Amino acid sequence: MEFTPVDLILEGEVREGKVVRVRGWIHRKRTQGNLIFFNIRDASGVMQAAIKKNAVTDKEFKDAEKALIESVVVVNGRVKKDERAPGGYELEATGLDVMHFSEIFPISKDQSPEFLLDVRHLWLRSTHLTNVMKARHEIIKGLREFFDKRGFYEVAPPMITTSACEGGSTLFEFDYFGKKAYLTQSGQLYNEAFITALEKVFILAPSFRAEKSRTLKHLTEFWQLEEEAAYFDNDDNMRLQEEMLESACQNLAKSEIIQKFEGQAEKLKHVKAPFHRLSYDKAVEKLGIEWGEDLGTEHERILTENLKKPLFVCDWPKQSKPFYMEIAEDGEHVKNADVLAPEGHGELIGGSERIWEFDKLLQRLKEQNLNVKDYEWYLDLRRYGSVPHSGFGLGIERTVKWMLNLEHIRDAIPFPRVINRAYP
Ligand code: NSS
Repeated sequence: MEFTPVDLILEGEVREGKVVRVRGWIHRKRTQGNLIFFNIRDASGVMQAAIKKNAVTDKEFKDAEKALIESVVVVNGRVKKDERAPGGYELEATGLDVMHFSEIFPISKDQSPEFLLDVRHLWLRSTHLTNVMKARHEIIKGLREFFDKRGFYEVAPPMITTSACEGGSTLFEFDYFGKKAYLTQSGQLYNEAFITALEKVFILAPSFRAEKSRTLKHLTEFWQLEEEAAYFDNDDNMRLQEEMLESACQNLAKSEIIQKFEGQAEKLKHVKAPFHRLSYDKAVEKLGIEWGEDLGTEHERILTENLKKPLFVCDWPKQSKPFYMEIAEDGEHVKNADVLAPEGHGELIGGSERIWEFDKLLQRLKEQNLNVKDYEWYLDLRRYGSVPHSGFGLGIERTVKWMLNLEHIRDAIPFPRVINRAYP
C-alpha cells in the first residue's frame, strides 16, 4: 500500500472508512489505559492516530507503549471524522510498525533560546520553524519566477574572491594556498561581468560578512538575491525592485502557508508599487541628524513605523557609499536607493547605478584607498565594451523576517551564523 500524506486526510480528500497507511514522527503522545494516542507528524502536517489494544497485535501495542516522542512509525488505519481530534480527523489503527525507537528527546517545553540554538538541528522540526522554512521556500520560488518571467538568467558567481565589494571591515579573510582570499560579501562585481554576455542576470547565493555586533537583523552568513541589468538607470532599477517585492508579497499572500502567520496575508496585500520615496537629504532633515551620517536602526524605525509598504531612501552622499556607485550631477550624491521595510524591519535592499566609465571608476577606487591591483579584472569590464548599468541586492533573511513578521533574523534561516555561533 502507498503512503498517504497527512494533509490529504486533513483536507477531507480521503473518504471516511478508507484504510490508509501513514508514516511520520510521533509529535505528541498520550496514554489512556488500553488506548494510546499519537500525533503523527509528516512534512505535510500533524494528525492523530488512536491505537486500541484489541485492534492491533500484542507486540504492536507493546511497541506503541514503548515508543517515545520523535520515534518514527508507520500506521495502517481507518480514516474517521472526529471533532475532538486536532484537524478534525483521526486514524483508527489496524496495524503499527515502529521504524525507529527514539531516545528521550532533549527538547521539552519552555527552554531558553540559547539552548534551542544549541540543538537547532533537532529544533528544526518544531511547528514554527517548519512553517518558516515552508514560507521561505514559497518566497524564493516567487522571486525566481519573477525574474524568469522577465527574461533574467540565473548565474553562478564564485564564493571565494580576492576583491572586496562592500569595504574591508566585514571581510572574512583566509589563507588560500599561501595567498590572501576572502569569502564573498556580494556577487555584484561578478554580476557586472555576467551582463556583458547575458544583459539581465540574477544570483541567489550566500554572502558573508564579519559582523561584529549582535543585532536582530545581522547574520555573518546570509543569502542575497542580486540583480544586474545592462542599460538600466537608477529609476529603472528602483521600478524593478518595487515590482519584484510587490510580486513576491502578492504571491505569498495567496499561499496556504501564510495562514500560519496571523495577520500577515492582509498586510502583504498592501504591498503594491509604487513605494514611498524620500531623499537622503530630506530623511536627515526629518531625523535631525548630521548630513553624511548613516541611518541607524532607530532612524529606520522612525522613518517606517507607520508605513504599510516599503520606503526608498534615495540619493545618498557619495562618501557614505561604496566606490562603484555612479556619481550624481552635483558631484556630492550617488545615484542609488536603499529600500527600508515597513514597521522598522530595516533595510531590505541596497542598489544603485554603477560607474561605467574607466577613468571615473579608477578615481573612485583611489579616493577610497583601495588597492587598484585587486580590481584589475573589474576595471577590464570598463575597458572592453562597457555600458551603463544598474543593480541591487536583496537580503533574503531580512525579507523573510519582514514578510512573516519574525522578531529575530535568526529564525529566518535554518542554521543561523552570528558572532558567537557557528554550531551546529
Ligand atoms: O551591503 S548591501 O546593502 N549591498 C550589497 O551588497 C550590494 N553589493 C548588492 C548589489 O547591488 N548587488 O547588502 C544588500 C542587502 C542589505 O540591504 C540587507 O538586506 C542584506 O543584504 N544584508 C544582510 N542581511 C543579513 N545580515 C547581514 N549582515 C547583512 N548585510 C547585508
